[in-house]
Amino acid sequence: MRKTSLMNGSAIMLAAALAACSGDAPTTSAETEVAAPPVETAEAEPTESKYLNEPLVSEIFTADPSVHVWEDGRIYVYPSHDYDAGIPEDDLGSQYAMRDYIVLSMDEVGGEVTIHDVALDVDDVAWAAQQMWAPDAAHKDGKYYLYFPAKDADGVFHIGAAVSDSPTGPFTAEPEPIEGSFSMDPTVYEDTDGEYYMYFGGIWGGQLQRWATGEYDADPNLNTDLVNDDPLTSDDEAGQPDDVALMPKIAKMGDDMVSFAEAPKDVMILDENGEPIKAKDHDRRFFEAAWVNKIDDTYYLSYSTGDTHLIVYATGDNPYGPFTYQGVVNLPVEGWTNHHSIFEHDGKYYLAYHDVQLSGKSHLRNVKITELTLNDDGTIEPVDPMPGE
Ligand code: FUB
Repeated sequence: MRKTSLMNGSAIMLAAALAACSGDAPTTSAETEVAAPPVETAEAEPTESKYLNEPLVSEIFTADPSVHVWEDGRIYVYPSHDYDAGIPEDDLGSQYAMRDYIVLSMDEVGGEVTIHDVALDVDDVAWAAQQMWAPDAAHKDGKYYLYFPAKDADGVFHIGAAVSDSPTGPFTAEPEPIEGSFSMDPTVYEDTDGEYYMYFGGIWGGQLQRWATGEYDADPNLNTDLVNDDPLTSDDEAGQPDDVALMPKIAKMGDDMVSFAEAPKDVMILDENGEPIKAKDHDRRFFEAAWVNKIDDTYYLSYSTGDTHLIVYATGDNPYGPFTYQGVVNLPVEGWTNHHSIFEHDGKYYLAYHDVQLSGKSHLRNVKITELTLNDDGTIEPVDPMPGE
């Protein structure tokens, strides 16, 4: 394990970051420990920075943080590992051309961060060709499982599973994607009764709209969900249709943790009147990045609204839902995507998220962590990641 010298202060951090993050293909080979900047809460004194928090690490670009605290009490971050493949930006996210995963870990929020060795590379996944997008992880009976989306040789997203004896890998991928899986952004939630559920899906580049009939539809006109916004099918005076939004999917995991125990089902997200959220309701409809927590007896489903750049949440009384929309968790960050996880450590809740402070480019992101406030009535206090703007 190699230790880098510790850096203090956001100016030094940013200078080092700009020097270190060249945007080249990932090359990290030795574990590295770096000092994390202090975590500021929503109540913190204003600083010169317009950002609420500083990046966790600056040696590599990291995004889509799925955070878990395993049995050893340590905090493990399973992020996407961004790099610049030189692919032009488009609405399908072709510029997000990631090819491997690297785990970060720390003893406490604000403590030293270890950047571990490569946990899984696309070349070691027989069925995957490209675009290793947002992963998640689970732990059962002494084994650690990494879940990841990737496109196959035909450009179709599926979700893979990989297994390791260590929380940081290396992980050994299953030879085929999880049977019955499609689209992207998997998250595996361990319920309090010991059952595990995968939530997944994402529209536009995430391809969920292509599976509306249960079969993959390669029609190029289905690149986004905006086919639902076609004025020709309009139902209301504003010329907007009343189609129900595409919903995230859920499937109970098999005992082996690398298969589904059931066919995926829709997770319904309802408005305050008990009606399913509409496709045109871009401030509240599901886009990608599902995440589930159980707090007291309530299940919290949080997700990204994509083109309106919010993380929002809905609550329910069981893992399958329905979930009722409640409000905003994270306001827009710098950069197009907003993707998060929520975790508890030492009695406090935290939001892990990303922005593009280090690069200024939407596809070269950096993970951050901030404390999350849960109000006495169970509502979440929205985070403003850019209080200085
Ligand atoms: O990182 C690639 C994709 O960008 C993720 O899968 C989405 O959630 C968005 O953050």
